[in-house]
Amino acid sequence: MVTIPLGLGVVAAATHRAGHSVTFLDLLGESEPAAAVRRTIAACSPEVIGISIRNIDDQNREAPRFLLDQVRPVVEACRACSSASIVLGGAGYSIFPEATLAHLGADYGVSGDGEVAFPALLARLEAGQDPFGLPGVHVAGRGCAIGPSFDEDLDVLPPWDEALGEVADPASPELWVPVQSRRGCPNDCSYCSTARIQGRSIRARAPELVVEHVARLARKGFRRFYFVDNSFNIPESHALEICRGLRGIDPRVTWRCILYPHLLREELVLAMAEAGCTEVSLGFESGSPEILRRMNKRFSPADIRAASDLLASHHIRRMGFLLLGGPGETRETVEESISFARSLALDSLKVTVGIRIYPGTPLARRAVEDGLVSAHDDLLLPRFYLAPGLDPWIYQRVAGLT
Ligand code: B12
Repeated sequence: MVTIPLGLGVVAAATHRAGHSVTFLDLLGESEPAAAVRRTIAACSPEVIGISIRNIDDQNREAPRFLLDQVRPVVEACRACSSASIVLGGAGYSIFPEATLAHLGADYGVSGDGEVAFPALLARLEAGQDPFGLPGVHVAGRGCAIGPSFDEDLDVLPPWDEALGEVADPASPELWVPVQSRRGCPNDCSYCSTARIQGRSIRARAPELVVEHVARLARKGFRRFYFVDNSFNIPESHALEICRGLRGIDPRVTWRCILYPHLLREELVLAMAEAGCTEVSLGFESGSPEILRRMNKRFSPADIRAASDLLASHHIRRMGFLLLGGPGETRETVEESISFARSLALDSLKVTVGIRIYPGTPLARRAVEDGLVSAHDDLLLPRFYLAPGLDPWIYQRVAGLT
């Protein structure tokens, strides 16, 4: 799937609305990012440069790639050809705000949502005032007074659709246009970074605005959409309203989403199918009741099976995920998960071995207790939890899956 820079797009839209002149540069598919940065700076002479740090690493324990190494030359290119202040933001940034700011040598950062905080930071800089103290704003060497910034009312924030056509080709067979209908996740899975990025309470966009947004993009020729919400089905009433609205817009529109396999009712699955949902990511992560409990999942293997069967009965493809090797994992629980996943007859299954340790999570505390990482490790360089006694057996076991 091509990744579309939705986060940077919505911040650019909000910055434009705040009255600034904005130049948008998508480096995700750029073969020579530093050269593209130099060209763009020469063309627009920016006063401030915002950089979206989406990924820190690829979460691959066996052969980790530290992706900030690709961002450093971008920051250096900005410094070399411009005296503009450099501001970082994005999902990856929000997980490690201080460590990333220091690592990349930027001037400021915004943790959490960017649409209100970034224009507020620009206003302070424009007025020659100190931005320290603004919610979510980090100042190099001084930290952040109030953070992160989570915007309460998503309905007042501009969607990103005008400029989307400049970075995404509707005809691309790999394109699924990202759409966000809510932020925040109340589930507190033991390893997850989402609370740092979006907070724990759900902030939902009005269903009719989400539907209008998709309809506008469909009129521009975009046909496939991906709801990037952590759990499309929480709350269920919101998901149902979106599905009812989507049903009427264009029969050629199809979409996929991420579901939390708990309390999934047929009414919603039917509404999803009727609204054009063709595929769902089911991040159940384990088939072992004990491991699910340790991960703080609110569902059981029976819930996962019920969700999976319901989706299959409505012809929605199911992409399953296993996340193996967390605390308490043994060869037996690995086998239990593999047999369970097989028994679901999923359309595809992604298996990850070793769990990326994110700061502030129960997994991070456990990793310190187990002596896997030091309590002072900021975890920016990728560190993984893998229960003792599994390496290297688990890699051979997973490689042998067909
Ligand atoms: C959907 C998703 C995907 C989809 C993307 C689909 C698509 N069509 O775009 C797919 C499945 C392809 C994907 C792939 C990957 N993903 Co992903 N993905 C996500 C997810 C769930 C949502 C991202 C999103 O769209 N958010 C919506 C936008 C609006 O929010 P946002 O980007 O955070 O932007 C807001 C703020 O961050 C801020 N902001 C953003 N940019 C900027 C810039 C400035 C200057 C400022 C001030 C503010 C700011 O303001 C924005 C609006 O408020 C996040 C988890 C999460 N909860 O964030 C993981 C996440 C971003 N992914 C992650 C990872 C690791 C990956 C992969 C590397 C996995 C892999 N091994 O392949 C790949 C990388 C792909 C790539 N080339 O970048 C990690 C990154 C953490 C890390 N360790 O690096 C995350 C955080 C999940 C996690 N494990 O915690 N992903």
